[in-house]
Amino acid sequence: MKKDILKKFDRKKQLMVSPFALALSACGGGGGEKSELTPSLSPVRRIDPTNDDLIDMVTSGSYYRSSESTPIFYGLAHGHYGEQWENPEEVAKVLQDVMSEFPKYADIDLEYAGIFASPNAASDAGVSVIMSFDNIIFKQGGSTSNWHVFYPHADDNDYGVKQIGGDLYLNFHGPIWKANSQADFEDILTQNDVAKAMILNGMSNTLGLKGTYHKTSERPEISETEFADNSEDYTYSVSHIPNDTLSDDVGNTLGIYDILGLVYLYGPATNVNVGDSFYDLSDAAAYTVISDSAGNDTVSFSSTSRDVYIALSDFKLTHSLYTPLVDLHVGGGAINYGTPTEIEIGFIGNIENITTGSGDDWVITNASDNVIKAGAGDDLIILSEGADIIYGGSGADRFVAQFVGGDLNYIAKNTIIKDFEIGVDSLEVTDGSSELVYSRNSDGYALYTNDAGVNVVLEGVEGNILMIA
Ligand SMILES: [Ca+2]
Ligand SMILES: [Ca+2]
Ligand SMILES: [Ca+2]
Repeated sequence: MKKDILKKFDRKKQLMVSPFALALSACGGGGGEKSELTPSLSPVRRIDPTNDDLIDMVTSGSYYRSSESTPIFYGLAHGHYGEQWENPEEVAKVLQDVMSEFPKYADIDLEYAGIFASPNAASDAGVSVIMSFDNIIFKQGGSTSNWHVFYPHADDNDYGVKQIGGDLYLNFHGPIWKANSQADFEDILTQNDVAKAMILNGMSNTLGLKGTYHKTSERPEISETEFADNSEDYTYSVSHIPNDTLSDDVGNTLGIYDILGLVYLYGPATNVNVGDSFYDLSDAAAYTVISDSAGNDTVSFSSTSRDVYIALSDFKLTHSLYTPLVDLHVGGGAINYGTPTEIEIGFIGNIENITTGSGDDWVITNASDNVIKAGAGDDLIILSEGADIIYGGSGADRFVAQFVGGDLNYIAKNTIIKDFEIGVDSLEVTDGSSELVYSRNSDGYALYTNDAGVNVVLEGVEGNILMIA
């Protein structure tokens, strides 16, 4: 299944400088009509290890460059040895569905180019990334892998796979499929959630990510990093799916480690849910990730009685929990955290406002101007920078005006609590913060400050609740 690397290089060079190719791009129309573009192989770039655990753990060291006018073309290919898909259109639908995941998070331009007679035919047509399958050579070689995937390498020292960089080959005889026929194999690929997640995992590798279990001479596997404890949780990486049964309960999207790696390579998405968005997650029953590029956005859990533990997206969470190398607002948490019915929630991009339901919720606000409504129940709200409006709702709520924990520090610098209940709610700071000092603002309402910059008004309250408490 080797492709002619010299030909590929030559072809790439030609196309990169070809006036004809540039002219085609320019003719794409005002909106950049992608369908009029002619496929051309994408340039590959290398990145050296960063010495950052997370980025090195999830990146292979090579990736494509792309733009709207020069997208990364991908397609489905029949096998290298004449293997034929029986229903390639259906398999290609799954491939397209999988590939639509990546632009949700990253500034990556992917363009479906169609179905090709072989991987070589796809490459010859200018298609950089393909999914194919093998029914012969892996079995002969004694492979017990469900697939073999090749990073977009294009130069020396690339583990010897430069000819087939950017290709995913599903192994027909892989142990997970247990396929008795080609039709059986394709039914699994087009209908099974684990299979789809595995294709997502494989295709993420064709774009330059690597599985966290994979160790290279320069890059660690997860067990060698601070992230080792999460190595079996698919909400961190789609590569954590065990790949030994088709009946696992798995997510249908990338994990947070994968997303951060993808964003490191390609930059954050800029055009996803750009308006003022409203997301109702009250009924969320499975791992859910929201990606949002812009606007004044609200996430609601208002009609659930489950306990919601959630942190609005913040750079400081990204930098503290994951990596300082990616400036992406990351947040999230879980419903029914720490119980058998726990549901993971992730936020990619800034979210400003949150409403929680009647459970006993934890809400961690962020540096933006927030509107927070915690609903009934005994809620804990970590306050923050920005001009924030807070409603604790009924129940005994705790408002934390300054939170100091490890390298995280939250200070409520301009917060109004609208419904503070004297003798029921509390206003506090964590150990390591300085004491709150009571005064009254120009409206006569209780105002609390400290020398770290806390400034919290309890609207409608006049006396010093710290004395009452
Ligand atoms: Ca939005
Ligand atoms: Ca609540
Ligand atoms: Ca805030």
